[in-house]
Amino acid sequence: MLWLLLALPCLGGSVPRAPDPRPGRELVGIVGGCDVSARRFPWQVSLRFYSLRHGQWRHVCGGSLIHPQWVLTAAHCVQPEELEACAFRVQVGQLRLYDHDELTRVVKIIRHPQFNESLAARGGADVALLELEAPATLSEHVHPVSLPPAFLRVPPGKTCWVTGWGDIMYRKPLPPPYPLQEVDVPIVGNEDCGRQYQNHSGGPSEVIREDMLCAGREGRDSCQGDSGGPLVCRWNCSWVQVGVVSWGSFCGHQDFPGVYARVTSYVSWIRQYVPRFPGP
Ligand code: 4AZ
Repeated sequence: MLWLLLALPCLGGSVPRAPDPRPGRELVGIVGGCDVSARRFPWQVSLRFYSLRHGQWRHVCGGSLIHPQWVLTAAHCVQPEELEACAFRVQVGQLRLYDHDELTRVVKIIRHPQFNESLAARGGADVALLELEAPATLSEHVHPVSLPPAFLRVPPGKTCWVTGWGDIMYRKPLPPPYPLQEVDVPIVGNEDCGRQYQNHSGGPSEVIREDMLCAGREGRDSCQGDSGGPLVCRWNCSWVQVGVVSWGSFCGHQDFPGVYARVTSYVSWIRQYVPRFPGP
């Protein structure tokens, strides 16, 4: 009965749109990844939504701790807009998903005002902030990641890392015990990336917007279930989060790099709500 009490005030008949597998996708996943060792990516979080079917707070997306009390994720992970904060929980500090869950409540969701629900991730501004009920207790396993200065340009070819519990192949979820996966991915310039997408879609001219960033190559990519999670690079001897997993055609496909929300485009928006950590 407990699940009913937990879920009822929030459900209102709506459930988050689970990213649905599109027909024709052949490869998906944190493709080509390997298990994360302890303490390597202590900002990774799992965003949970209560599943009536499974009677469990299920992983729906990734996210990152950018302050002890704030998580950065993708706006499409918390749509539709009618979903309230209490419909979500966050798990910090986990390497194996669902291993000794200690979930934290979300008290506020701030979706980027330019995120367009009907265009979804492909429309851009795919970022959202989650305020946690209480600051996470920091440790070797739980620690915020830095945001880049707004002027940071990530050069094409640079190697960065993406992490998550997403599928490892098309219709092939990460198997138990669900170890967090990491994979190194090369940054792809927006022009190259846009050309690759246009060649294959013949669609609208502005496919890869300025507020997006591409990364990945054949066999190395993020995928469904990784959305909202962090793309991080080494910069001046520390880690900075340059992307939020957002969308892509297929996964690990040679013609289509993964597409991320470009964090530098949104740092000033984030700073309106989230204090610097560590403080000045
Ligand atoms: C998704 O469906 C998704 N290859 C996330 C990332 C990528 C593709 C799809 C990038 O959530």
